[in-house]
Amino acid sequence: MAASLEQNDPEIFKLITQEEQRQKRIIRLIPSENYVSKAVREATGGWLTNKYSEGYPGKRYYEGQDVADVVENIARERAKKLFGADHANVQPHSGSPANLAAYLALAEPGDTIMGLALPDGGHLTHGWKVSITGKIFKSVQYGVNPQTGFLDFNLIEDLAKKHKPKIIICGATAYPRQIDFEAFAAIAKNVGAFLVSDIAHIAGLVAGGAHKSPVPFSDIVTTTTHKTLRGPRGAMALCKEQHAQKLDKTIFPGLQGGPHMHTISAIAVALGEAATPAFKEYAKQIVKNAKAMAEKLSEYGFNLVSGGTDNHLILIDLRNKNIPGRKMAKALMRAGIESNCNSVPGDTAPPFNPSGLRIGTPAITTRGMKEEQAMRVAALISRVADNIDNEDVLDKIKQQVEALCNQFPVPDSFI
Ligand code: DSN
Repeated sequence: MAASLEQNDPEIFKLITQEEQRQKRIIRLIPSENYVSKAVREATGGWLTNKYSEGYPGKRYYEGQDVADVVENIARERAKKLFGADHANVQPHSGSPANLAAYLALAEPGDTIMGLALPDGGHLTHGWKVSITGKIFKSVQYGVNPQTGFLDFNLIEDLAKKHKPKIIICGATAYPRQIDFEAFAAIAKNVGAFLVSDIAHIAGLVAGGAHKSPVPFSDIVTTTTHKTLRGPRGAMALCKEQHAQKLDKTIFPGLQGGPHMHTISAIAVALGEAATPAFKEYAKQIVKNAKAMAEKLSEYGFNLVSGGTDNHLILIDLRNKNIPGRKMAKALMRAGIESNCNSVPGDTAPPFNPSGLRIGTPAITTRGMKEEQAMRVAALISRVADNIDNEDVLDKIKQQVEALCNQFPVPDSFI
C-alpha cells in the first residue's frame, strides 16, 4: 500500500517539492509572506485535520473533543497573553471572514462603516466596493494625504463627523508607517463609533513589541496569523470582554461551520514561538532591515510613498522610473526576487497593472538577513530596474540572488 505522499501521489509530491526548492532559491519580498517553522508545518499537517469541532471548547456539537478542546483553549490563552486581550477567537478561517465577523458583531447590514480605501493601502474588506463589506454596509472610505502619503487625522475626523459611521476600521495592507491607534480611538469615541483594528500585516511587530498595540484602544482587533506573525494561514479576532459573546456567535454559527482544528493547533505553536525573546529580536530586525532597504532605495532614486518606512514594508512609486509595476515585478522575479505590483496613492493606472511595487522584509529576516543584506537586496533591485529589458543581466543577478540564498538558508526552527 502506498503510504507516503511521494508513493501515493508522486505528481503532487513532485510539485510540492518543486515549490519548496523555489521558495528556498528566491529572495521573498512579498510583505505578507513568510516562512513558518517545521513545527508549524507539522501541526498544520497533523491529525486534527480529521476532526469536526463545531462550537467552542466545552460546548461542541460532536463527540470526541477531548484533544480539540485543550488545543483550542491553549491557542486562545496564548493569544490573549501575547496581545494582552480579554478574549480571543481563533476560529476565523482567514482575514476576510474575521473582518466581516467583527463588523457584524458590532453593526447591522445597512449601517455605515468607514475604512481606508484599497488604492491608498487599505484592504478589500475595509469596505471596498467589490467586497461584500462594501455592499451590505454603507461604506465611506478615507485616504492618505496625497502629498505626504501619511494618514491625515484631520481629514479622517472631518469625514467621521460628517458620516457618523457605526464602525471605524483602521489597519492596512500597503501603508508603510506606524498607525496611531490612539488617534483613531479618539475620533471613534468622538463620533460614537466602534473601532476595529485590522493588524494582519503588523501582528508580529505588535507581538514582538516593535509596534504599539491597538488592543487597549480597539473594540475588536482582527489579524491573520501567517504574515509577520509567522504562523499558518489562518486568522484570529481579539476583543474586549463586552463583545466576546457577540463576536463568538457571529463567527460560529453566524458565518462559519467547523473550525479548522489543524490550523488552530498550528496557530497555538506559532503563538508559542512568538512569545519567545528570539521573536522580539526578529520583530525589531524586520523594521531595521526595512529601514535600511528603504534608505538605500531612496539613494538609488526610487520614490518611496511617504518617503520611507516604519514597519515591515516599502511601497515604491515607479512613475519617475517610467517602469510599470507589473513589468518591474516580472523582471525582479526573473532575477529571483519575489515581490508584487501594487497601486500607489493617487494611481491612475489600472489595479492589475498599477504604478507601484510593494516589498517587505519579514521573510528575508526569517532567513537571518540583516541590514547589510537588506542594502544588498536594494542594490539588486536597482540593478534590475536599470536593466529591465536585458535578460542576460537579469540572469546574472539571479546567480547573485542564489548565492545570497545559499548563504542564508531558510531555517526549520527559530527557538
Ligand atoms: N493578500 C494580503 C496581502 O498581501 O497584503 C492581504 O489580505
